[in-house]
Amino acid sequence: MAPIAISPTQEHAQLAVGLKKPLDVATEAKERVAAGIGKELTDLMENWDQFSFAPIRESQVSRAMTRRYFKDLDDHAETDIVIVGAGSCGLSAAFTLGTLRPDLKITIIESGVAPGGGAWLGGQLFSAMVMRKPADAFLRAVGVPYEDEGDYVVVKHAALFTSTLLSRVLAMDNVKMFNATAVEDLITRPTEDGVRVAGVVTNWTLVSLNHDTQSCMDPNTINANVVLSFTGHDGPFGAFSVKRLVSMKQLSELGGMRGLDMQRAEDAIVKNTREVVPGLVVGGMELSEIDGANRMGPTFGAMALSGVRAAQVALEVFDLRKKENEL
Ligand code: 48N
Repeated sequence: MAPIAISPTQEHAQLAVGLKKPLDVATEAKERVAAGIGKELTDLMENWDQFSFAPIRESQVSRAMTRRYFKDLDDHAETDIVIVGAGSCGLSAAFTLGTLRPDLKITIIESGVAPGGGAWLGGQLFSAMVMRKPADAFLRAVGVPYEDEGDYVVVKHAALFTSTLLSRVLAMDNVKMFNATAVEDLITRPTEDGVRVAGVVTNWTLVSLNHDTQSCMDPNTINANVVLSFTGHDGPFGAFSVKRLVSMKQLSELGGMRGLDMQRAEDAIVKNTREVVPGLVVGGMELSEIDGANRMGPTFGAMALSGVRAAQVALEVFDLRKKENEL
């Protein structure tokens, strides 16, 4: 049986499309430049038959990547502040710290290939992101457009918030993100009544997920004066740092995230963002696991402002921890 639909042969396709007259092409080009696409792209679009990329050898690509990556690893082996988790809270903390203190070296460790955590969509995979005021102040600081609904604002797509925030953070000279990399332990130093956190232990995420299948895949380390942990409440590594504090007997138990109550949850997360043990500041939904705080569901203002608060706390303790870590 003949196929129901077949593509027209080339000459028929040509007739169907109809060739543009040179004048149309020139007019369109002027319109494109006027539309902001720029003369260089417009020239390309008019001259694909002369188009070709500049020459390259594969090893040049390899060296362009590896030289930078391993220089970054070397630079960040000693860092001022580590941020664990590049979800909405971690990225908000990174933006605040990177903006307030461009002199500090900030290292983000994100276990996902794609940073952003739970902030690429609103609730139940819907697109829009809701933030209650006064978190709109953070949106204005970052440059995220939103619709004002009175007591709250709506970003038309959560990915617009996360991509804008991510691009601002990654453009900062003093911030480096290592994604697809997991924090799989904490570096500690003894104190009179416990420990203080002095950095993080890292591994490729795919390795961290396979310690049960292949033994002795030892990690790497990053020494830091302050560690901020925003590992969220779910996912394979959710609430990582606070669970590790329990397993190393620095916390007796976790309070466990409580039921959804938007009114109570968001104020509690922002107000209780704090240094939970010396050298470790916890915020965002990871904090709900320590404190037994309510969850807020699909409103993200607390994530943004908990990140801002965590940055402030980190700077308050930074100098003290720096002295201790130099001991
Ligand atoms: O988005 P999350 O999970 O966490 P937060 O605290 O930034 O934002 C939470 C927010 O998305 C909500 O859950 C909303 C408000 N819903 C609340 C509710 O009631 O349901 O981001 C955590 C990030 C992720 O990107 C993880 O991949 C990453 O942290 N991560 C880690 N990265 C490195 N090492 C680890 N051990 C690790 N654990 C998690």
